[in-house]
Amino acid sequence: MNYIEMTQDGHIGTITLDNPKKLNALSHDLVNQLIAALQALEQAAARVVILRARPGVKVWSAGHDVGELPEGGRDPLGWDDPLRHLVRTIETCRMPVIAMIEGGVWGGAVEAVLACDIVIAAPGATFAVTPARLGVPYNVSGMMTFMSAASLRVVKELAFTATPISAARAERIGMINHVVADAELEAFSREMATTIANNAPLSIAVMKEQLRVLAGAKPVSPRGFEKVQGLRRIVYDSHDYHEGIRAFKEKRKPVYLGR
Ligand code: YXS
Repeated sequence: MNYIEMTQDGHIGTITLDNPKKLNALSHDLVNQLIAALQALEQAAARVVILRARPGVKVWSAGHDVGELPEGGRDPLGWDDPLRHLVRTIETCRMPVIAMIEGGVWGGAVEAVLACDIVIAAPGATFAVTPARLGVPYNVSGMMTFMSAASLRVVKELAFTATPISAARAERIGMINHVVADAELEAFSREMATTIANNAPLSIAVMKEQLRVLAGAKPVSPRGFEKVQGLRRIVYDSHDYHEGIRAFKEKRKPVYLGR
């Protein structure tokens, strides 16, 4: 089953998320196909990639596939989780990735979008950071992705409220690059991709990598990292984490007890 579509037109690649039944949830299978497409386009000397969903979607991506989250006892966002692989692939692939957004972006999909190099959204697009909605202890590098995209105060508001914010607000605070009317979204994204593709790819690739290295250069002591990992384990071993996942699957509101 194909969950994405990949096309290439000269130096411009386009990857379209295409699993409407699961609202483009970032399942293991969809993410593996997405990573393979990015790697194939890199091999085929694409100089820029547009990452999008089908035109007119209400949900760009519903985030991590909740059905694939462990129900306790194991880090839900460990090194080998598909979402972690996807974010690292987007960040380390040579060519810039432009996220072209229509509809709602949820949870880990917000991180994947913010890991892209440029974000262009339709006016109706929204972005919801949802760990607190499900009781999930987000992971350290994921929080760094958010901190690279918005001020600490905004990241706290997004993370603690788990409430979707509008494309207009996201642009106003610099979390995304442009909000473009639906009718112009494709042409605008394509024009930016063409501009990038006509510039020097080696220079762009090294600046992308420099910015990745510099943005991630935050000193975290081994003791500080281990403390955070210990705190995260308490959360993913907690009643509330288990309750968040169960409530989603049983389509009911979770009841969090703070333990
Ligand atoms: O009932 P069926 O079988 O048709 O399935 C429903 C939903 O269960 C399913 N679905 C998902 N399945 C797995 N993982 C998901 N993330 C997910 N989201 C949805 O898709 C079918 C249609 O969903 P439905 O009926 O709710 O559609 P809707 O149009 O009424 O509402 C659309 C949404 C996106 C508002 C709603 O589906 C929703 O709230 N989805 C969950 C969004 C979310 O909380 N995502 C975060 C996932 S966890 C994650 O990304 C990280 C671990 S974290 O949370 O830490 O950031």
